[in-house]
Amino acid sequence: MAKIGITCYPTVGGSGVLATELGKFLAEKGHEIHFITTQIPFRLNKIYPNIYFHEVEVNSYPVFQHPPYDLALANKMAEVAKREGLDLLHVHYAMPHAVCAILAKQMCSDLDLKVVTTLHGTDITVLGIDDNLKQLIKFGIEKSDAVTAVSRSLVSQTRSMLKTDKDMHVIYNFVDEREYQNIDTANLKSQFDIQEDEKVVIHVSNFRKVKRVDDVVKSFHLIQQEVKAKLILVGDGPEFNHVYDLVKSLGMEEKVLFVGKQERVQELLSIADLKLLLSEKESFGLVLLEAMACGVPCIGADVGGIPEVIEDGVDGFIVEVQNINQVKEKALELLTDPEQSSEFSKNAVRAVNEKFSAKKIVGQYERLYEQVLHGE
Ligand code: GMT
Repeated sequence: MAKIGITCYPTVGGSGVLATELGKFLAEKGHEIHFITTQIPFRLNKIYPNIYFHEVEVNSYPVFQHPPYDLALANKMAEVAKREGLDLLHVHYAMPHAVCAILAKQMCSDLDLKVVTTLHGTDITVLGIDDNLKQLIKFGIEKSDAVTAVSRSLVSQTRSMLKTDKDMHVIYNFVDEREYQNIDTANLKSQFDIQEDEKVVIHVSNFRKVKRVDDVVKSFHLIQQEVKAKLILVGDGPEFNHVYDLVKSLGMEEKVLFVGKQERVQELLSIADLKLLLSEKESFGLVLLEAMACGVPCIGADVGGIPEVIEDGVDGFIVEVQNINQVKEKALELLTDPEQSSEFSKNAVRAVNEKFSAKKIVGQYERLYEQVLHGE
């Protein structure tokens, strides 16, 4: 069993969710897990005897123009690694976490501390374009003992953007099927004033511009002209007001439900007939897996890792980015054909069990740790 330090951004977001769920599963398998983060990760909602939390405190002194998060993190990583005798640091995001971990490793030269870095996307697709950071991201990746990326698409983007031939292992996101499954939600539909004969379309995101939530609304506008339907928008973020105004200008206030950030999204997914994720950048799309695990077919844009998650024409549909007419056509195909919809729903659950189950993916991380620690 290994002693593993995990660093991620602990707030809401796919990378934080993935890192926390991984830590919980590894702990259940007997590993000792040390979260080294600025806050308790929000999904760490249960006591585990072998999960520890070490808070990174970032103080701001008048002499510093910016509080030194990266240095405080590297210092905490080294402190925890020495005191607890960690075997490895598994960091999520190259920037700045891999760089901090490498610094911490150098600070603990008496330990044989290993660094595993997982790339989630934004560090490459957004920060990788910034010439001020490019060399540092490349350094973090190349000096890591092992690197994983959440899709094949992210590996090839990283290679072409950073001009690196570092070995990168594709390890997909996973979902805890014990938590995400279709549940009996009794009268949830009626509580939201959704009629039994109305279809439910859902979108879940952090409302960043890349998520193109306005395309979700515009597509739904076309869909609801043909079938009785409601759209549930879950989440909050920078584009919220813009999306709200768009819904109003399209006269759909009665048909679009803004439910904000939610803890138990599986309940809302369980009343949904279709999920839309129409982003212009998406290295994987963990929210797709969560929907599929609840038996909800998805329509996703043909970008990044989305086509590695949705099997086009089998458990959902892949559409061109920005093509709202294509979204409408595919959505109507599913919403008006109960047989196809039920077939896709079964296929989605099967795909999650076969390709993205916690057991399978956590096992892949464990095998990688073994290789890094023992060269096996
Ligand atoms: O999508 C976001 O804005 C959040 C971001 C994050 O850092 O949590 O998500 C990224 O990592 C997730 C977990 O690996 C992936 O499922 C998301 O696709 C990825 N987001 C983007 O690439 C935009």
